[in-house]
Amino acid sequence: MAKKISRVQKRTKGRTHSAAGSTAHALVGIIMGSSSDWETMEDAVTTLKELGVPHETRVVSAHRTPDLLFEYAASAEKRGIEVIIAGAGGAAHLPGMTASKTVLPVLGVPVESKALKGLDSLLSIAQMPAGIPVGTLAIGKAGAINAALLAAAILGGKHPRIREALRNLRGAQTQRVLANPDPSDASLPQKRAPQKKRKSA
Ligand code: RP5
Repeated sequence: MAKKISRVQKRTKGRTHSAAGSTAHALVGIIMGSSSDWETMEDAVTTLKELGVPHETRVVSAHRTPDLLFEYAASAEKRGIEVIIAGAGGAAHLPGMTASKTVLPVLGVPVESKALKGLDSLLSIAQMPAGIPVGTLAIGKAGAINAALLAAAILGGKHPRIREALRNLRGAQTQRVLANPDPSDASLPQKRAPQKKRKSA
């Protein structure tokens, strides 16, 4: 049995990224249906890095690798994962199927599809039947960032360090907005590189 679990762990474990100097295991599992989703899901990773939340990343497809999806979702809790972020586009079954195999919170990120601009992804992820919830975020970059922030908020109940990191990030964001109240401020264009003078004809 122990051997079987370790084989499953080997297959399902993504690459773990810990806070600098830490050997902590991943608390957030970020999975995506295709490597083409990385451009969007990278923003979730960047946000978790800013917060110092250990995480792992992995391509797991509901359609192309269904057995891996089941193994990943079923073993995540045992491996110490506390929140799963699942990004997918089009017929986006990954978040819902993942949620069906675990009681961990699953946050779904609808990836913007070429054909329908992500509306298909959004509806596929949001319209879960009662009993199997997926916390559905916005389409694309905003959804990926907010999934990471929401994951940190969930983890913050158990991990005070993460709660404080989130508080600091939110505070810094507020300060940035307050520090730049007027977009037409004359000081803003001056920060751009000076324009070359046109030669007169
Ligand atoms: C979904 O199909 C993936 O999540 C991706 O958003 C979409 C397209 O995948 P590729 O054909 O680019 O691999 O399963």
